[in-house]
Amino acid sequence: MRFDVLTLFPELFAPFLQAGVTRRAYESGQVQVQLWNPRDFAEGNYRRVDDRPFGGGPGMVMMAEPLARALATVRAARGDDGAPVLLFSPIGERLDHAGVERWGAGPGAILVCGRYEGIDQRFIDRFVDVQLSLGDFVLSGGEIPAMALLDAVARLQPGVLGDEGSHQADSFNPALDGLLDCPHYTRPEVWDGVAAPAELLSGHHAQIERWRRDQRLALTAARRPELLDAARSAGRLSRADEALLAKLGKKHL
Ligand code: 9D3
Repeated sequence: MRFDVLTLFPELFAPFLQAGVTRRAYESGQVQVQLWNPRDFAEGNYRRVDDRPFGGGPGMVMMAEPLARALATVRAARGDDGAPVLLFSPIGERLDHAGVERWGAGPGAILVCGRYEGIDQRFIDRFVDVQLSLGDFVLSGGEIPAMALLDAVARLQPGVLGDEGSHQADSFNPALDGLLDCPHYTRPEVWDGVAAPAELLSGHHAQIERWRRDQRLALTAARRPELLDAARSAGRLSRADEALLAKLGKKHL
């Protein structure tokens, strides 16, 4: 699948695309990424891509025309495949696992990264299908959110993670019942006077799995009770799970 990214700072993506387990997905072309700078589509000696906001106020606004030209070139390069145009914006809908699966399927997408105070609304109204946000905090632009989506999509591709099973264990993969992940430990068995949980050192597979499941249930009950409710409604909690939760309830944890 293919992602085209419109950004005034394409150089921010280079180290990201060249590092970590997701690199394989980009280098193999399993997830193709092409970067486009709207400045290369801007007019005049100054190649202006932004201007002062009509009506006044702080900051600058990205002009519609350089973005529209860049987008037209991207669409032609993609063979007008109908890929959706996603704009990263603080007023967008929150990106979650369902969104990653949705936008990480099919032909891929065209990602538009905003900078400054925002983008001329006429570009958004004409071309943007969906606006996506990472959450209620302020970034300097849409580049990190675009990389977040690309990273999440890359790790869903078969063979990208070293251990094939790793993403099966991710908290928001429904295959793992939508519970938060359990704590992890590694050598040494005692670090700075603190022992790793005895259950994990027992060598008893069933005991280890029960400990992990109990940890996940307790953590999810404490931090994300709505995820636990969803797991219960979907029939993903066993009688042993319910017994553990009842015990936790009595302890007022
Ligand atoms: C008070 C006006 N600001 C809105 C919070 C203006 C503004 C600040 C920062 C407009 C754009 C930006 C740049 N942010 C993004 O482009 C962005 C973003 C974010 O800031 N937080 C979470 N998700 C995202 S996705 C894109």
